[in-house]
Amino acid sequence: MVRELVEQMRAGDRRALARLLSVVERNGDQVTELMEAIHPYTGNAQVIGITGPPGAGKSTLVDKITSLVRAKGLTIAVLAVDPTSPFTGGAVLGDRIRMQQHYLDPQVFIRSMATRGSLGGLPRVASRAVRVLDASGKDIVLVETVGVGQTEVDVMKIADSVVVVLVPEAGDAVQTLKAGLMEIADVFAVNKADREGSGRMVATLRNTLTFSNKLDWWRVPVVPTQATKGEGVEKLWDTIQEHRTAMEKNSILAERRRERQRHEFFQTVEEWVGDRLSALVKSDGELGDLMKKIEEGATDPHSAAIDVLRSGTLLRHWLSLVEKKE
Ligand SMILES: Nc1nc2c(ncn2[C@@H]2O[C@H](COP(=O)(O)OP(=O)(O)OP(=O)(O)O)[C@@H](O)[C@H]2O)c(=O)[nH]1
Ligand SMILES: [Mg+2]
Repeated sequence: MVRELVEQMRAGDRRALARLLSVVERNGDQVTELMEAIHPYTGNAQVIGITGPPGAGKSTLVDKITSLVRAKGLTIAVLAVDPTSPFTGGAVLGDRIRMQQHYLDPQVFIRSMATRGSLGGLPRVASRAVRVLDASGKDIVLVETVGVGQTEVDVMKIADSVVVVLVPEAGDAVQTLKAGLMEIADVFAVNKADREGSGRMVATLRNTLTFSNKLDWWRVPVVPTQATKGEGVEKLWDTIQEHRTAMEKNSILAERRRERQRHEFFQTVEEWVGDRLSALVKSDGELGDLMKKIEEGATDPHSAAIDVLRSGTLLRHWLSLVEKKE
């Protein structure tokens, strides 16, 4: 069924694309078949991440960038990842109203994803979703996520270029530093340029960046924007393209993508092993007893882990699982 859906998606069927993204979200057995089927079609889209504190104007920027991209004749997919809310809440509703015109455009695909399962799983699910969108043939894939912690930072690892959106409000800079957004920004947008203190914020940020710059091939630029009026959006877009060009010229893009492939391999192995181990701890009496001792602090977790890894029982159990199914 998955392969058929992939064919339909490749032919431009949006419902097939939506269904494949649901397969990714459910994270069931079909995921393996899906990832294998789309692999030949991946690696063509430009993936852009947009992150920043809550309410900074990310979605408004995404909306304006979408219009700009469409005016250039490019196709686009927007993935709004919401790691904090288990429900698609008010913000998403606002985005829907804002993005309304784009919902009617067959060359724009919009999808919101709320948290499912463990927090650590979100970046994995998001990165698979981006691959599916890439394989659907869209020129641009935009990923929006609220930048409040490590999970969001991890989500941004999918992107070729990361835009961190800030606003002139006091405290924003501190929050950015705390969330580790400073390290992942390829481009800064200081949005709400109509607000008091915007010029100062831009200057301070530029100053800080001059001192913290570590790359010889790229200086992280700061672009003032007023998303509601679309001001600075063209400049922001051009800057993102400059970043891409600089990455290509310096073989950074290829290296980032190689790193991502490697990462995905290890991640999948770790996920598989971790899931099986959790299941085994639940079903195996001996391991269950050991876990209780670990939890109570009666046994040192480190040596217990090494003992379990060395014990043939665990390996034998895994082998029997592999022989049975995978
Ligand atoms: N004054 C002013 N308001 C803006 C600007 N850009 C966005 N806003 C407003 O700021 C509010 C939040 O904008 P969003 O685009 O939803 O911000 P967001 O970063 O996507 O928010 P979350 O996804 O909830 O974190 C909305 O009321 C926007 O209209 C701007 O340039 N100037
Ligand atoms: Mg938003």
